[in-house]
Amino acid sequence: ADPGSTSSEGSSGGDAISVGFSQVGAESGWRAANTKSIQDTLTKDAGFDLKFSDAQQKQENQIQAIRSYIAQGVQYIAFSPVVETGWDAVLQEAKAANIPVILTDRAVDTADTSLYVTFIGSDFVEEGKRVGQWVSDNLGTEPINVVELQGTTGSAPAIDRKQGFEDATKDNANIKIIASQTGDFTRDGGKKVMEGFLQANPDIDVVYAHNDDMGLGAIEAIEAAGKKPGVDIKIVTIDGVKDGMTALADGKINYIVECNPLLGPDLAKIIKTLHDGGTVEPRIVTQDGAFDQEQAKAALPDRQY
Ligand code: GZL
Ligand code: ZN
Repeated sequence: ADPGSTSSEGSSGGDAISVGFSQVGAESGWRAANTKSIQDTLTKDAGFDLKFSDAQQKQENQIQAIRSYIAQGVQYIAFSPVVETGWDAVLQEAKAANIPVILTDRAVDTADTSLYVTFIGSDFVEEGKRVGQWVSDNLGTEPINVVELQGTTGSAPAIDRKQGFEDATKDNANIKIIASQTGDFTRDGGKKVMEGFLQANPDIDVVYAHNDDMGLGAIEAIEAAGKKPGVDIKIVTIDGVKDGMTALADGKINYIVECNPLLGPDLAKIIKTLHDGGTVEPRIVTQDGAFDQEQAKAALPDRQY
C-alpha cells in the first residue's frame, strides 16, 4: 500500500473485538471520567473496535443504540443503564442474537439474570451507609435538619444511596430528613433544587447530595443566600471527582465517599476473558475510598479524575 495511506488493517487487523457501548450521557464530572476511562482503554491498539454512544440520559436512546449494535452484529454489548427497569425486551433481543451483555456502573432490575454476563460497579447502598454513618457520628450529636439532593429518579445509585443513608441514620433521633428531591445528578439541578429548599426551610443544617456535582450546585445556591457552605450548612456527597475534592479541601464540602469511575480496565479484562472462552463473576464490586478535609488535601495531587 502507498506508504502515505493508513491501512485499515493496522495492528488490530481483522481480529479486533467489536464492542458496542451505550453511555448514560455527560451529566457529571464522574460521567466524563467514566467515558474517558472506557475510550482510553478499549482502543484499536488494545485490540478493540469500540462503537460508543451518549444517550443524553434518555432510556429510549440507550435502547435504540443497543438495537443498532445488535443490527451491526457486534461481538459484545456493554452499557450503564440510566434507570433500573424497562430493559428486558432489548436484552432478550441481544440474547437471541448471541451477543453477551456486560453492565457497567449501574444495575438493571430484572428477574432474568441470564440477560447479562456480569455487573461491574460500586455498592451504592454501602456508599449511602458510609455517608450516613459519618453524618451520624460527626454531626448527629445534636438535632440536625437534613435536605437530600437525589440522583436521577429510578436510577440504581439514586435508589440505593437514599436507602443506605436512611439505614445508617434511622436509629439516630437527632437526624431529620426534612426535604428530598431529585437534582438529576447535575450541577444546575442541584443548584435549582437547593434554591427551593432554602426558600422553604429556614433551618437547614446538612445537605446530603447523591453526587459531587449536585453538591457543587448547592454551594452556589448557599453562597447566593449569603451563607457559608461547609460551615453554616454542612455538605456531604458521593463521587470524589477533582472539583468535589477541591471543594472538600477548601472546607466547602465536609465529607466525600468515593465512587470509582475508572471502569475501562476492568471492562477490557472481562471482555478479553470471555473472548478467550473464560468465565467471569456475575457481580464485580469496585472498591471505593472516603475522604475528610485532611485526607482530600493529601489525596488531591495524585487524583486521576
Ligand atoms: C455512579 C454513577 C453516578 C455518579 C454520578 O456510579 O452512576 O452517575 O455518582 C453520575 O455523578 O452522574
Ligand atoms: Zn438546625
